[in-house]
Amino acid sequence: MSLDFPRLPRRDLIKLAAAVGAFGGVAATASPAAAAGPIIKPLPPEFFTVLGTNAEMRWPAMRGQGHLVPIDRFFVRNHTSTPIIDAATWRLDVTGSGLRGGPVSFTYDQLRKLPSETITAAVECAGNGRGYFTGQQGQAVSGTAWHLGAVGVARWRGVRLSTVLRLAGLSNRAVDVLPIGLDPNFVTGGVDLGPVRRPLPVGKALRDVILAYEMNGEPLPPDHGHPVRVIVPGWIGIASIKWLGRIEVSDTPVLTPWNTQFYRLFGDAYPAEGRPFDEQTIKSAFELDENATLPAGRTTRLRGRSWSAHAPIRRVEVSTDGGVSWRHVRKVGPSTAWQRWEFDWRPATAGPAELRARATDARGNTQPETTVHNTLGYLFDAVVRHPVQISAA
Ligand SMILES: Nc1nc2c(c(=O)[nH]1)N[C@H]1C(S)=C(S)[C@@H](COP(=O)(O)O)O[C@H]1N2
Ligand SMILES: [Mo]
Repeated sequence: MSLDFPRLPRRDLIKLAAAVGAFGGVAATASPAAAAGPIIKPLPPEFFTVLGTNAEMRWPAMRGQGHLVPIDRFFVRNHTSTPIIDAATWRLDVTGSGLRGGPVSFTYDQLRKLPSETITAAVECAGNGRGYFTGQQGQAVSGTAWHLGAVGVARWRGVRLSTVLRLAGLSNRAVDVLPIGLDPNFVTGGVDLGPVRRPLPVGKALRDVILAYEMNGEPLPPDHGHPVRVIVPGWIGIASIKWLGRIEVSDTPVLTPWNTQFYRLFGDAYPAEGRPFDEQTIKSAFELDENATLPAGRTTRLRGRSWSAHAPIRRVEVSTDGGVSWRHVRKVGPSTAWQRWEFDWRPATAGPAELRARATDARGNTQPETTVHNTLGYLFDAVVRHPVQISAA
């Protein structure tokens, strides 16, 4: 859980505005260079499974890693492809009916001169775990069949969105804040849906959201939104718009395909128009391949991580006998954004076995046996059955 930001007094904002220079009107936003393929960074098979324009992190790649996911193995979710954007000519335009005055534009250098904030936060796709609706519950869903690797935790440094909005003249009539990406328009089923964009209510926008320009101490890499992306702690990944080019502040509620057509819960359990949602859920993963081979009669240290968008993880239990008995695991390291854990297991006999991990957070949310079905396969939170093979010693 991240802490809410204190508000900067208006007096300090005026000083800040003077320090970074006068803000002009909206300049023409530099257009990104042609994309070089969906993803630019190397995708070695030991770190990633490529799924269309996306790359899922393979969990064994986290074995022996610390709290953060290194950039070289952080998952990538691209609706289209990674654009190359020059920070020197890039502008962030802030526009819309929710501003007191006209549009305001920021350069990269101006943003970097504003007070910075560093947070540890997860980015997780709303569809993370989607593959288990089919694989484990036998239900049809559409979308990328992720296993559990569409999540990563990094240290993000940037400027508070609240600082930028207040410098831009946020009006008290503002309702929604719409960050808009500079990647190519998303076209699906022959329809051009425009640039990737999804609104945030102004309350969330002012609470704990940052515009990040660094990831794990490095300038934001191209695939993760260079030069500047939004980071929305606790919310589904689509809220954290990459390659930010414009923020539209509106005095009326904003609808885009990303909060009407997608990222809603549709299905038998939900109303016909779908149920909107923003927050992530609770999950656990082993830092182990599915069907990994472990030796019988010898102790293996199993490691994993659990995370909840609602509260820190309080306890994690593991079952090695298909859910009959459960043991508490040892928590390791900090609980920010996720909790590492480990436990020692000595399988007695050779043959197939099944591991399960179940987390409970400090508010009492716990992973259920099954997740209620939704047709787009979002928010899978059920306990995942992880098959392993035990080999004769
Ligand atoms: N502009 C833009 N922002 C975007 C996306 C995108 O395709 N374009 N994908 C979103 C989705 S669905 C997710 S899950 C996260 C993934 O962030 P990552 O690729 O840095 O892991 O970015 C979000 N921001
Ligand atoms: Mo996503």
